[in-house]
Amino acid sequence: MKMSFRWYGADDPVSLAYISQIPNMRSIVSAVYDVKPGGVWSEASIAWIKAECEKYGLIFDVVESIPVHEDIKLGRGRCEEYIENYKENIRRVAKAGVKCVCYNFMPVFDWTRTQLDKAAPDGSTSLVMYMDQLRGLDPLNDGLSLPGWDASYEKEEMKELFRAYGQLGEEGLWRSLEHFLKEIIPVTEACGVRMAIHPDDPPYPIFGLPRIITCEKNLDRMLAIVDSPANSLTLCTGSLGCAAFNDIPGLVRKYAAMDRIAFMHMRNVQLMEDGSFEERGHLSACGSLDMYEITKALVDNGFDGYVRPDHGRMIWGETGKPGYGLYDRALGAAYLNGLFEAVEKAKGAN
Ligand SMILES: [Mn+2]
Repeated sequence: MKMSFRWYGADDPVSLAYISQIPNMRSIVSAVYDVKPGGVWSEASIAWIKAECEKYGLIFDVVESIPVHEDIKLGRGRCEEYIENYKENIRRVAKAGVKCVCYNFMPVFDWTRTQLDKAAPDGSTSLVMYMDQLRGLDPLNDGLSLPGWDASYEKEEMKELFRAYGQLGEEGLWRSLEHFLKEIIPVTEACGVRMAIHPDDPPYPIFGLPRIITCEKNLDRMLAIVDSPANSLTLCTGSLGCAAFNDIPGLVRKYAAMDRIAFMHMRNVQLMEDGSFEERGHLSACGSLDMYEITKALVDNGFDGYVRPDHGRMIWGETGKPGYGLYDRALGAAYLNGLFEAVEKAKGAN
């Protein structure tokens, strides 16, 4: 596996100098942040990320994310132009050495949580989603904003998007994804880049908006659209794992054996009976997921893709981007390094 860490560029309070001090850290996961979805990234911006990483002995070879414009997901408006721009972005990042591009196909909202700084008894804080807080929320109401939502939408624009997705429905969203992949994957194959779709977070519809990258049946359907290693998954344990119907070690075993996992996001969540969930420390004992079994499923099936410690808690007084502080993600990386070493050595001894 190739250990990696997400870095938000020049504005990230976590420096590459610090990231490079984490044992076994190899790759940087980043993106160009000053271009709107649908636009073309400048080669200078891509080259800057690569050069910064190299100063610290790190490799910029994973992009997270190239955002997919709503017109592509809705199959309308400037869809074809944005798809051509997307292809150009793939060619440009590939030229700079990128091997894997993470993206998602969630309508309107990216990840959704109801609180970003829920305090645990030990004083650490983390992202949580509580169903009783979520119920009764109407995203079209004045002034309502939840973490992870794009605040740039005007109220009328948001209403129009909701109407459009309501008409499109799940099958319409599948058609858009199929069109996107059939256009993009031949380009990424030619460039030596693996596309890695991130599951919907959480993996079920919210506010009546369709969500399709949610469960084993739908992951199978997505991978079958273009049957190629270039059309692969970002298997995010915490996103798929906040629905009880997903057996995470089982999914990892299956898709690693098929060589369709390009990128692993590894973190733990505590699932509650009513479907609520809390992000926790990475250790198996901290949440509902068995991180040892997940690691074993990867090693047993010859996984050689990218791994990053996903969201961490805020600990030791650190302030910064919720889920993306240095300390707990560094602890996560150290823990994951340990799991991989132990599982790999045990396997070698057999
Ligand atoms: Mn993730």
